[in-house]
Amino acid sequence: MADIIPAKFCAGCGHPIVLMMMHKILKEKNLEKKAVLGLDIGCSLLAWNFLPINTFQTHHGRVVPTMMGFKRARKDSVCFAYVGDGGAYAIGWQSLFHMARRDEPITVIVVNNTVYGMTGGQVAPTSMVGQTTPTTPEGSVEKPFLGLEYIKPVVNEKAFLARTAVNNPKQIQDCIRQAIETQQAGHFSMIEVLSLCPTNWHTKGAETLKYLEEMRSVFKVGIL
Ligand SMILES: Cc1ncc(C[n+]2csc(CCOP(=O)(O)OP(=O)(O)O)c2C)c(N)n1
Ligand code: SF4
Ligand SMILES: [Mg+2]
Repeated sequence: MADIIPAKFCAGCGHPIVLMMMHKILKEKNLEKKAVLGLDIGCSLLAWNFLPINTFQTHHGRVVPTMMGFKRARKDSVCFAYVGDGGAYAIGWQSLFHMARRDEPITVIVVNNTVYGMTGGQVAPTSMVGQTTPTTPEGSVEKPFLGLEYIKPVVNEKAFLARTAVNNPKQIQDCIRQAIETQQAGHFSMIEVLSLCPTNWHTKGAETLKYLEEMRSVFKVGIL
């Protein structure tokens, strides 16, 4: 019991759900030892000692190329690039897009909470029209960034692209299973998970889930 370390995520955060589902599938597939989890900056980094698998930290927006390099060097590994919506679709978009286009065989998991969570909830490319944040006090005016839909036209036909949400853990598991199989078959896979950030949304209980429902009406879940 001395090994148990308290998680660093806020109460009600969606990150632990995603990480636990990923771990469940790795155990099911007996891949814990082959798995390598790369973390971006943002609240993803709070996972650095959350799971009993090899994990390392990269710079903001740079987890995707880092894991690409790791995979090229260790082809038998199962590589995950775990990144927030800001890391994936703002600062890291250039490398993510080209890596998807080149069909690099890693799995990218984008945890979309529509804000820059760790730095105080500022507007992100994924913020919804009208969303108020510390940097958009009168509401965001830009259309939200649909990363998967933008990537879809450039990927190999065998790539796996899916969007799911933390209120459907079974679907998260199915997506992770298919993403791993796609990576092991030598192709790119990416899952965007609609997540919860009650701390920056300033929501409680049912209000938080209502917010997630609003996200689901903008970001369509399912396999693309
Ligand atoms: C190169 C660089 N630019 C900016 C930052 C500051 N920074 C740290 S976390 C963060 C936002 C992270 O947002 P997101 O990727 O959506 O992750 P979340 O915290 O929401 O899970 C920013 C801008 C940084 N650490 N490094
Ligand atoms: S700030 Fe938001 S994303 Fe970060 S740990 Fe807290 S609830 Fe989770
Ligand atoms: Mg975010």
